[in-house]
Amino acid sequence: PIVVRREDYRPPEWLVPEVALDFDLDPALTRVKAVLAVRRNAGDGPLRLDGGGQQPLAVRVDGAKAEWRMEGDQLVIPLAGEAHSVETEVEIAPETNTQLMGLYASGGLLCTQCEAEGFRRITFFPDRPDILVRYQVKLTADQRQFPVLLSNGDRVGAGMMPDGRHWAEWHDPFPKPGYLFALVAGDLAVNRDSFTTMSGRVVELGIWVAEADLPRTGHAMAALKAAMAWDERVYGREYDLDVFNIVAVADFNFGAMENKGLNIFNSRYILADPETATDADFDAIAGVVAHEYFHNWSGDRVTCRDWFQLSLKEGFTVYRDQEFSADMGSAAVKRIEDVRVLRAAQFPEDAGPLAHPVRPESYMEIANFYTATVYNKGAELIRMMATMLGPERFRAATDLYFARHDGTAATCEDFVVAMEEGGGIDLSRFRLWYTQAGTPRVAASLTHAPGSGKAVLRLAQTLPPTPGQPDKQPQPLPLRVALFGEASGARLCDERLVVLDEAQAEVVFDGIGERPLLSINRGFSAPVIVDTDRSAAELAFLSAHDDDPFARYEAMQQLMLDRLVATVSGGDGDPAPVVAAVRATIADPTLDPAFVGEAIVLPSEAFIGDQLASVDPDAVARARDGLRQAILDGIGHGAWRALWAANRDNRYELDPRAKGRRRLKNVALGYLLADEAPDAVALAADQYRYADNMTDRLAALQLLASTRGATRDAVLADFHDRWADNGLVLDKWFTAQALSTRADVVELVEALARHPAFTLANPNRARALIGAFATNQRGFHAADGRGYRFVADMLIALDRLNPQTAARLVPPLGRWRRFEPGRAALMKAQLEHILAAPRLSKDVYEQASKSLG
Ligand code: BAL
Ligand code: ZN
Repeated sequence: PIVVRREDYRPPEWLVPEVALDFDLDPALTRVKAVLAVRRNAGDGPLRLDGGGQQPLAVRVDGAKAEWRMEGDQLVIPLAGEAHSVETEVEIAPETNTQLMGLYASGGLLCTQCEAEGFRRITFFPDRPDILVRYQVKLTADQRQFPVLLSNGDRVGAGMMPDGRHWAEWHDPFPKPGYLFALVAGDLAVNRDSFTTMSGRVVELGIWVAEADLPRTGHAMAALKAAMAWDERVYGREYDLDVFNIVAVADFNFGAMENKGLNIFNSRYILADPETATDADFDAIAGVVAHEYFHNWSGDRVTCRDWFQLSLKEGFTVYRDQEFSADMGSAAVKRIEDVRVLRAAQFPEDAGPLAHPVRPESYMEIANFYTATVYNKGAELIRMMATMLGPERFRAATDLYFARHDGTAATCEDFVVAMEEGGGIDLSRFRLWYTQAGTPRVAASLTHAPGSGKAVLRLAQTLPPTPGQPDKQPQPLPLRVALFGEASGARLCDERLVVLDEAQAEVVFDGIGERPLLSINRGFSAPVIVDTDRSAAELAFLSAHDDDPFARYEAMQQLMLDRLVATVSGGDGDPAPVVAAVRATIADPTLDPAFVGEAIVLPSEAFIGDQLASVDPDAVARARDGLRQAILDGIGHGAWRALWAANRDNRYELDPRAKGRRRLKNVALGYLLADEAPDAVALAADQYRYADNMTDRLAALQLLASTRGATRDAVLADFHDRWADNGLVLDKWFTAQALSTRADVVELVEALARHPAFTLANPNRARALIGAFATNQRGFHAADGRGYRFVADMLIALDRLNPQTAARLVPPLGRWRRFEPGRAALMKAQLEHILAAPRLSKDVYEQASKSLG
């Protein structure tokens, strides 16, 4: 495969100011005519139009038959003048498009996904994000089968044809790259609403779904309107078209897509009601709806010059959606959740063979770079800049960014320059965050000489080598720091923002009269690993007294993690300090139940493994089970049951308080089931049976799925029968079993892959079983290698259908170097097995070959 490099970027030779597309839609054979107005921009080369395997049926230049040739998938047309009209015609077959890139069929609909390089599979086009084009789109289709015809922008006309077909024409006044093109044709019902913008314009909103799903669209609509208002209030960004449409489809590679004026969503991020969606689903829907809406400015109005700049729009938009969600609910819990995602997905990426900078230098397949590094670490970079600037200067800087780059394709560098000029700050060294991969480590130690009144914080940072980057430079790390008095329990100083921009630094605090305890990286102000020498007693103290909710959570997690790592390593894993800290947290009446629920959850097995030089999953599982049991016994069954009961509500509500109480109740249920005591199993079964919402029902099901016995089998069968017709809920049934901690989980999952409802053709279903199983540290890492073999075989089969989704299954195997030698060898063998498969996609090839390299 060809390697594309950032340094090779050249401005386009030809621009396309306008295009007219004419679709004659049919699932079996769709005809696409394109008329491109092209204008020479640079160089003297021919016009090169990207294709996706289709053949041109006709090529005309300025209305006459023209000379052309194919070079690979590119259509090459020699052009003599400076400006021409170029017409092409192709036929494509949406119903055989299993990659779900370009135009494809899903559940009776026709829809598109063009980011990053799907548009070329629809028509010959210069498929690069820096070519901004004004679109006129005519859609024609059978009226009965496809009564609704949608595209970007505004509908300017529609009508019937004599043969039972009908047409609609859409014009998008905003020039956009091909990756933001979209069309949808289908039999859809609509939830309509409107939003009046800050300048008084009325925008018609529509969420289009299958008729039966209409009652499940209310939450997404409310989230959309909240997001529109929030972007006006917080960033001064107003919506710019008269229409904003969202369509939900069942088969979708991404979570959703920000096509201009016509967002297309994976239905799991639209459809929700209390019976079928969990609290986490409701939150994810609001977050993704907001994310796609926010892209209208950070992505569509200002897009990316090339795909190496992907984090320009994704990092910034993730940061924007995180802050939106924080404002809508508990900011503290949202930050805890976001950091948990970063640690579960991005830190391992940074520590493995696929590590890459937030702005990558090269790729074989750009689809492989829609990563936690580009998205979530990218968001942390924006957050760090926002922290260093403060809210007013950050707003001035984003205003400058939008004003300066509106209507253009920009770079990450452009964003940083806008932060510097708009915010009045020098970010020269900060740019290293965009070029260096790896998670920085900070060693922090605090000393205090009694009587001196001084405390000295010593900081030292290192950045580990990553593939292709053996030597690193120190990066500026903004660390929010405070000190607490061990005797008084009070904060001893104002919080300070320490920007560590050298390898080492000393920070002196004056007026410290009592022994201070260190609270560092408060709010997780920098995406780094902090190593401190804080004792269990100090961490327990901070877990009860720190006034920054994230730091308080972090102290408890570190306390647990230290015990777990010690146990795995054969050291002092005495659970007593953890039990005491959990008891104190549960008993603190001032704390929000949502916070308590997060704080007392044990670190995941994967995260425990990430702390070890060489992971033995069995030892990790034993240590975690042991601590869970000790916490159950230490607090007592009765007290856990009381906590469960105290957080029960008679009636379902969706407000933050009710969600927090459900969370805490279900965490308590989790502890109660640690030893599978019959009364706890019965309690979970009752919760399952009498739940009036999916959060409680699924929590019970998930816990019971790890147990043995008739109760488990009965609730799983009940759940299946109840929801056999609801694909999104059935996905949960597959996932609950894929995450089971039972010793025989591999066999269970193998059997589920033969279940009639299982299919690799639907990405949600494939991820629900295979993707979830690959995160199950016990099953996936079964000592005999059967879990690895299962995932590898599924991956190879999926690659034939959908390379983009298949490639996402490689990274779990790619972590082989982190595991004990026996497992490492088995994992490596499966990567080799994958690479030996015939007709491998470049998506999978890139990930598997880099993972072995
Ligand atoms: N742009 C791809 C989907 C998303 O990040 O919104
Ligand atoms: Zn995005």
